[in-house]
Amino acid sequence: GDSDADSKGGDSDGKITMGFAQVGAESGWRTANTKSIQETAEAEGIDLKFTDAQGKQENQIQAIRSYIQQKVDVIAFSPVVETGWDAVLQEAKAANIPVILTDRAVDSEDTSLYKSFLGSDFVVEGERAGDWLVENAADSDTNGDGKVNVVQLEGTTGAAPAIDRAEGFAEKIAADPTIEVTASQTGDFTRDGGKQVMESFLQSDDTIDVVYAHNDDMGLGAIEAIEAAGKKPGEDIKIITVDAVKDGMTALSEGKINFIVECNPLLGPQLMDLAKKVVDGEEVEARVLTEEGTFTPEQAKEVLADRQY
Ligand code: GYE
Repeated sequence: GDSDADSKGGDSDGKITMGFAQVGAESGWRTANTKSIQETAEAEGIDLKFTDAQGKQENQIQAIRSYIQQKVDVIAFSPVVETGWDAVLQEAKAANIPVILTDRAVDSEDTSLYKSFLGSDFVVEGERAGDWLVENAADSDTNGDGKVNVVQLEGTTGAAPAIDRAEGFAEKIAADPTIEVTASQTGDFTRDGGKQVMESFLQSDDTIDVVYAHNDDMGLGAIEAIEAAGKKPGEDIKIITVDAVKDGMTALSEGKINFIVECNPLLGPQLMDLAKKVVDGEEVEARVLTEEGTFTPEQAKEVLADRQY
C-alpha cells in the first residue's frame, strides 16, 4: 500500500506500532510501570518501540521525533516535566499521529495535542498524605514540643507528581497550625537522592518529627540516613510516602514507614486499550483515572505476600 495506509495501523501484518518514550528507571514504581507496558504490548500483539530517556526531556523529545519519522501508529509517553512539549506535540499532530499521555501530565493549553491522559490524580495523593498527618498530628509530634516539624523530599523538579503532591499535602495540613513544613528539597525520586537530602536535613535540624517523601524510594533512602544518624525511622521520625511498591510496603509492614498513599504503576492494560481505540479512530475519554487507596502497617502486612511489584 501507499505510505498513508501504512501509517494507519493497517500495515500488511495488521499490527499496531506504538512508540513509547519512558522517563527513565529512577524508581521501583518506574520499573513496574515499564514492565507492565512491555508485557501488555507483547500479550496484545502490539509492536512496541521503547526508549528510556534517563530523566532528560531532550532525550524524550528526540525519541518522539524519531517515532514521528518512523510513522508509528500511536505515540505514548510519560513526560518527565510538565512544560515545554507544545512544539513536538504539534509535529506529531501535523503528522496525524495520535498521542496518549500516560502517568504524568503536560501543561499545554491546547488539549487537542493529545487524545487522552491516563494516570493518577497526584493532588488527591498529596491530600491523602496530608489528611493522615492531620489525623495523626499529636502522635507525630515525636519530640513533644507541641510542633509537628515536617521535612519534604520532593520528586523531580517540574514533574507533575512533584508539583501536585506538594500542593495537595500543603492544602490539607493548613488545617492544623501545629504542622509546618520546615524544609523541602528535591531528591529526584531516587533512593540515593532521598538519602543525601535527608542526611543534610538531619545535620542542620534535630527537631524533625516527620518526613513526607513524594515516593517510596526517597523514603527508603531517608530511612538509611535516619538509621545512620542513630534514630529510629517510624518512631523518632515518622515517615509518609507515595507509591506502595514492594520495598516500600515491606518497610511499612516493619513499622519503618508509617503510611503509604498508593499510586498504581500497572498502566499497561488501560494504555493498550486506549491505543487500539485511538488507532481505530474511536473517541476516548480525555482523562482516564487510575483507582488507588492508602495503606497502614497492618494493611501492608495483609497484602504484602500478593504484591506484584
Ligand atoms: O510516584 C515515582 C516515579 O510519575 C507517578 O514517578 C510517577 C512517579 C512515581 O519516579 O516513584
